[in-house]
Amino acid sequence: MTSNAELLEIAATIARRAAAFAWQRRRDGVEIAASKSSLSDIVTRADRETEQLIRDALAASRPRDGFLGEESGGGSSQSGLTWVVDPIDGTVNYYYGIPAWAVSVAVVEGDSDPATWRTLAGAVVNPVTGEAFTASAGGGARLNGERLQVTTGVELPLALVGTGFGYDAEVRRRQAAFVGELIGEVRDIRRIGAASLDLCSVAAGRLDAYFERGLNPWDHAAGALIAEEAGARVAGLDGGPADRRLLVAAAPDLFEQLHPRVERFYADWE
Ligand code: LIP
Repeated sequence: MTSNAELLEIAATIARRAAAFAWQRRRDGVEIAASKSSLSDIVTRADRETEQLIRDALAASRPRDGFLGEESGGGSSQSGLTWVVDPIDGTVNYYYGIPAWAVSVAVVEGDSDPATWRTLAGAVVNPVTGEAFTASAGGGARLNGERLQVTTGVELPLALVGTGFGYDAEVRRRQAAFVGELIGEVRDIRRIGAASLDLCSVAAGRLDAYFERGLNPWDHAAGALIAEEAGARVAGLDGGPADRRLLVAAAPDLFEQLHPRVERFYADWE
C-alpha cells in the first residue's frame, strides 16, 4: 500500500517536470490548438503536450491507477486511485504571458467525482515564480517545503477575496453583477485566473477567501487539499463537497461569514 507521502512525492516530481516543460514551450512560442466551450476558452498545443507528458509518466510509475485530465479525458482505475490533472491551469494567463498559471496534479481515492472522492495528495507548481505548493492528507500543506497556515480572525469587511468567471459571456455578466455588489462588502476582490493558484493563495494567506462557480474537477482537486491542509474550509452548496455548482474556500471563521452570502446568489443557478 503506497503511503500518502509517497504519492505526494510522485505528484510533486511529475508536476515539477511538467511545469518546466510547459514553461520552455511558452518561451518557444504559444500556438492555440483549438477553442472549447467558447472562442475565449482556448487550449494550446502545450496544454495537450504537457498532459501527455504527465499521463505517460503516471502510466510508467502507477500503471493500475486511473486518470482524469482536462485535455485527454479519463482512464479507468484498477487500484482504486485516480490521478486528476490540469496540465496548465490558467491557460489564458499562459497564452498572454501573465506569470499566474500552474501545473496541477492530484491523486484521489474512489471515483473521479468531487462529490465522493477523497484527495490523498496534490501538487500545484508555478514554474515562473518557482513555487511548488504541496499537501498530503493529514500531512499538512507546504510552499517549497515551508509549512502553510491560513490567516484566521479576518472579518468579512476586511477580507481580500479571490474569484473567477466563466467562459460564457452571459454567465460572466451575471457573475460580475454579483461581484459588483460584494466588492462593497469586503476589503477588495482579486481575479488571478487560475483556481489552483487561488486556492494555494488562501493556504498561503495571500487571499483571505476564494469562491467560484463553474470549476472543473481538475481545476480544484490539488488546490483544495492544499487549502484544507493549511486549515481552510473548502465546500460547495449546502456545505457539501465543492463541485461545478460552487466552491468557497476560507478559514472556518471567515467561511461562516462569506459562504451564506455567496450561496444565496448561486443556489438557484443550473
Ligand atoms: C481556469 C480556472 C479559473 C477560471 C478560468 C478557467 P483553465 O481554468 O482555473 O479559476 O476562472 O475561467 O476556467 O481553463 O485555465 O484550466
